[in-house]
Amino acid sequence: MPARIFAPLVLCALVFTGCDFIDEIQEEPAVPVTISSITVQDLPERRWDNDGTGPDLFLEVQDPGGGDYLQSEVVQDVDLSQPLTFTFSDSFEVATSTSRISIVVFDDDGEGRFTAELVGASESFTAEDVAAADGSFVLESLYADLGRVSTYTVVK
Ligand SMILES: [Ca+2]
Ligand SMILES: [Ca+2]
Repeated sequence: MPARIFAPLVLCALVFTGCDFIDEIQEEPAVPVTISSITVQDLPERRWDNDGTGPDLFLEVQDPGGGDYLQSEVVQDVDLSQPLTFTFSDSFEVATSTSRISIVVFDDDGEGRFTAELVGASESFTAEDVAAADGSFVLESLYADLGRVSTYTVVK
């Protein structure tokens, strides 16, 4: 087939494929996720605050790019030897049922997220995992800290 006939066919195929692809993304409904609480336990015990008090913790439920779906209030001077529960009243939406979600805990040093110290992060999970869970499920920390593995108990 002469190239000048073939080229428009390729162009059409690309155009139509592109259009279908965009339509599929736009038509994919967002998936709502409801998490009522997250309990963190065995976070790394370090001297998080210079004044000798416990860390001032807040938690984010994040997408893989570090954007937050949910952010908790700050809990001042946490005793890391005890479990700490954050509760949430808002649900959130993810793009697909297999979008990766993770939990990240920060020590607030007074100026919010940008100066906060990273205290811990969970392995990731998905909306499917939440849907399949029988009431709650437990995630472990992404990395062990001095052999200590933190846990994140997610309650639907
Ligand atoms: Ca600190
Ligand atoms: Ca403190």
